[in-house]
Amino acid sequence: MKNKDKKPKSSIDNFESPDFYNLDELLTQEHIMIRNSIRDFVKKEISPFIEDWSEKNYFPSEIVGKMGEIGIFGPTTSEKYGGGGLDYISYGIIMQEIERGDSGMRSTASVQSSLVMFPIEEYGSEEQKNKFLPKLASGKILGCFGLTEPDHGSNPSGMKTKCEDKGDYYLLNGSKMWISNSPEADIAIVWAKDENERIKGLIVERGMSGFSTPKTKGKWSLRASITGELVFDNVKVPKSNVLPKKDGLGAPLGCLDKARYGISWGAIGVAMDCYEASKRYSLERKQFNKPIGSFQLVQKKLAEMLTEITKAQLLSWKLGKLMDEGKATTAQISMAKRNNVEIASNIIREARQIHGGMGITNEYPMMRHMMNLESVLTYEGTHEIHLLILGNEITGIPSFE
Ligand code: TGC
Ligand code: FAD
Repeated sequence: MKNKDKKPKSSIDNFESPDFYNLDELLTQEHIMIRNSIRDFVKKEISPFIEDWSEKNYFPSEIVGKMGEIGIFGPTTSEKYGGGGLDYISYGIIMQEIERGDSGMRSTASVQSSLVMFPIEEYGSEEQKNKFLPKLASGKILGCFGLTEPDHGSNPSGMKTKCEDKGDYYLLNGSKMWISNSPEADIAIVWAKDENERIKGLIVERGMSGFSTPKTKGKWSLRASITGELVFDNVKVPKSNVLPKKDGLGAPLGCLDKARYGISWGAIGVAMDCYEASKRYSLERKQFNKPIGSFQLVQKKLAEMLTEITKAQLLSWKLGKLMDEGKATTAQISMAKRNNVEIASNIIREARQIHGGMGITNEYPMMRHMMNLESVLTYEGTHEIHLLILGNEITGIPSFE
């Protein structure tokens, strides 16, 4: 094989997940089946290509239909609307497996499921559910979620995007920034303020006059995910496209709860991928005539990685149970998202170190995961904001302002 055709080692995917505390005993047969099927999907449809897509900054739009076919979109959405009708542990497992493949691929999935299908199912009319959910579930259409604005990221309540009541339609003006999927999306869930400063959710459809979605260029992170803006220049959104059942900031924040929960599992996937790669490498790579895994300093890294992964698994599993019981609080979700993204980021760095110079190449997944997690640390609420949500819960004193 010519050198240019040689696939990176990371395209050969032998991943098996660590389960140090026999946590599989907490899962049902159905959960394990779902995990196996998504893991196989990632091995076949993502791992062989992901380094190339990331290097080329290419979003493989054909993955959307494939994800839909296998049931990645809307796992918790009712079967009546084409969803999976599954529990939140299943949703978490799906996120873990996809993010193990790549955080950008998980972004596509969590936006579609938690930030587009969830608000339509939870806050939408019957007509909206029937019109959009089956197509979103099957991946026939792609959605995005517009909350962040150029001047309002951590503080979405200050948003400037406006929707004015004009009788049978709302006139939408403003812009959103940093929107995952936007340049390829068929619909956007957009959060805008009406004349009374009340935040409303609108379903904006591609093709509506005055609506455009310029692509964000120059990203060094999530390079296989596509990001863009949403620009609204006197867009007439029919009233039938307004989400009727909930308004106020609590509506978008309710969606974020679901997506943040999914990220807590996704980050474990990344951590597992780096741990498994490091374990293998430490047994294969020899220095001073011994496998590097025989040195105490390398064993310390591996032992600490496994400990943090196991703690994170327990956190997300219990949170999933609370989600299923409808008892999970925003602060509990913040703790899991924040902790698991942090431990995954630390594990990636240790894994990169174990691989020495090879760790900076695309033969191994660490650098891609490392760059990706810089976005995951920031989006869906920054690391600092989640700490402050916890501080507010503990003291009863919000310190955001
Ligand atoms: P605050 O005064 O605390 O609350 C305003 C209203 O919202 C209610 N509420 C919630 N309702 C449902 N679920 C939740 N989790 C809720 N949290 C709060 C609250 O009761 C209140 O209701 P009401 O009726 O009294 O009005 O709001 P605040 O303005 O002080 O903000 C608090 C803060 C800073 C925590 C919040 O703004 C925040 O979370 N900021 C972070 C922004 C963020 O996470 N943006 C994410 C954008 S989307 C994204 O990043 C997608 S990336 C996807 C991918 O590619 O994977
Ligand atoms: P800022 O809010 O300006 O924060 C800058 C820094 O200040 C951060 O470190 C922050 O923690 C800190 N800070 C801010 N306020 C406080 C405070 N009160 N106390 C202490 N520290 C504070 N948004 C969407 O709506 N939809 C999407 O699909 C989406 N996808 C994204 C994809 C990518 C790749 C990225 C990078 C972002 C995406 N976002 C999306 C936006 C994301 O949610 C925001 O970037 C995030 O909420 C932070 O906002 P900001 O970037 O404006 O940072």
